[in-house]
Order: sequence, then structure tokens, then C-alpha cells
Amino acid sequence: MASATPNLNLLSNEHSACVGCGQIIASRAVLNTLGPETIVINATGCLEVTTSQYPTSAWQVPWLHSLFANPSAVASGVLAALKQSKKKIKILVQAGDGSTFDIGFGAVSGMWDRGDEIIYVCYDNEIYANTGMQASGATPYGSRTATTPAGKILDGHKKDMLAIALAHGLPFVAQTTSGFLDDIKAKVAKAAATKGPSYIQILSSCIPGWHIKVVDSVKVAQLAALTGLYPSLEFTNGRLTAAMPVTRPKIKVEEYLKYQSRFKHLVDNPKNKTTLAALQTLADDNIKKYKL
Ligand SMILES: Cc1ncc(C[n+]2csc(CCOP(=O)(O)OP(=O)(O)O)c2C)c(N)n1
Ligand code: SF4
Repeated sequence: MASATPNLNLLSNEHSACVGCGQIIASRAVLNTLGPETIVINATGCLEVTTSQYPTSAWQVPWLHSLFANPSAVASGVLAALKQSKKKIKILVQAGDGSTFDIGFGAVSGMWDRGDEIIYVCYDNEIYANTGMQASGATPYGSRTATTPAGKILDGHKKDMLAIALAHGLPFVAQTTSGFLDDIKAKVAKAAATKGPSYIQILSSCIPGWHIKVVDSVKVAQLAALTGLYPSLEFTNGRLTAAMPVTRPKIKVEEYLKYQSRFKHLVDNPKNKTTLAALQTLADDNIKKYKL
């Protein structure tokens, strides 16, 4: 089983990501937990672009850049090649929500169908950050993005990727946020000990995408879980096996939204009270459903 080695830094500081980027914070915790015997397949996106500017690389492990759409297929190829080797090497896919929820979705499903023993981590910043903050299938209801201006409340709902992963019969499925490094490490260690495919979705704060202050990056990611809107959960063989309790007394979702200008129009404009109430209902439903 994987264990975190103190002072290991397999994602070095030689990157150009924004200060406070939730993906960098989370990915470092993921990789340091898996350890050096890991091969990473990274989809196109902010995490890839900011860590691999030619001729440098921030990665201290073997690392492959795939297309935006196919990290899962590339990972399956790596797994097939490694079957010739006696070494126990972990395979990690890293991809954003645009890659996972949208363009790479079919390849993810195929990889899970094959039962390939690959750890898939989706860093969910709820937008296509690398190309200018367009809405993705993971964008939450009511959020402002480059393609969903504040004046027009987005009517769609975030795709339930956890439910989709569970529907594929994955033995380990989890969700957490970039605000909880120990929780990320614990979930990654469990994924590494799982026989078969595993999926971990990490809400990852994005400074310019969410319009938040650098100092609020961790706090905002924590509030997402502590309000119940984006709970930290674990499912083993399809059953809920761990859930982080929400804060008591309950913190209102508005407390999470107010730090982020992407939701400013909801908090500031009384006309948008119904959208705000719908987001609170989502959190309340999670609290009931998962007994948070
Ligand atoms: C087929 C294809 N379409 C579009 C792009 C342009 N593109 C590169 S990264 C990206 C967005 C990535 O979004 P996401 O996966 O959410 O990762 P993030 O940048 O937010 O971390 C897009 C649209 C591409 N590289 N390939
Ligand atoms: S734009 Fe967002 S996801 Fe991209 S590097 Fe900056 S904080 Fe990270």
C-alpha cells in the first residue's frame, strides 16, 4: 500500500501555475502519496500546461502528456505495456473536469469498462480554465463563466460524475476538495490499495476562474465540503463508507459563495434569490442523503 514519505516533492515548484492554484496543491498531495513508482498520464489543461513548459518539467516521475480527450486510453496502453514488467508501478491519470466530464468522457467509460487498474484523479475547478474559463459539464448551477454571463442564470446542473463512476461498478470512488490535504492523501492511499479502477474527484479552487483572493483558496475549498454543497465522500464496492460531517451549527451555502465573484450576482441581487435557494437545497439534500 502507498504511504506518504515526509519531505517528498514529486511535483516541484518549477511551474507557472497561479499562486494558490488548487490543482497544484492537490496534485502534489496525490503524487507524494503514490510515491516515485508512479507513471502519470496528464490530459491537456492548466495542470499540464503550467508544469511542462519546454524544455522544463516540474514532474519528478515519468509523465506523459495526452490529448485533451484521451488520457484514459493512453493510460490503458501504458498498463498493457507494463504487463510485460514484473515491477509494481502505479498508473495515475490526471485531468480537469472539461476533459473528464465532457470531451474525454467516452474514453473514461471505456477504461472503466475494461476494469483497468488505473487511478483516475479529476481536478474539478468547474470550468475550462486553460482556455479562458468557459463553462463545462461540471459548472455548478448559477455560476458565472465566460460562456454563462451573470445576467443569464445558467439553467443546467452539474453532471453527477460520482454516480456515473458508481454505475460502472468501480470498487473505489471518492470526492474531496483541495482544502483538505490529509483527506486527499487518505483517499489516494485507499485507491492505491484497490484492485481495479478507482476514481477520485477533487474540487480544486481556481483563483482567476472563481475570482477569489489567493489567501482564500484553501478556506473556500474547505467551505465547499463543510456546507454540504461538495461533500467529502468515499464509496467502497458501491457502498458509502466514509463522509466528512458538515459544520454544526450548519453554515449556509451563501458563506461559501460570498468569497467568489463567480457567484456575486446571486449574493448581491435579490432577484436571484431563487437560484441561491436552489443551491442551498442541493447542499441540504446532500446532508440528508449522505447523513453528513
Ligand atoms: C480537441 C481539443 N479541443 C480543445 C482543446 C483546447 N483546450 C485545451 S485545454 C482546454 C480546457 C481544459 O479544461 P479542463 O479539462 O477543465 O482543465 P483546466 O484547464 O480547467 O484545468 C481546452 C478547451 C484541445 N486541446 N483539444
Ligand atoms: S487559471 Fe486556475 S487552474 Fe489554471 S493555473 Fe490558475 S488557478 Fe490553476
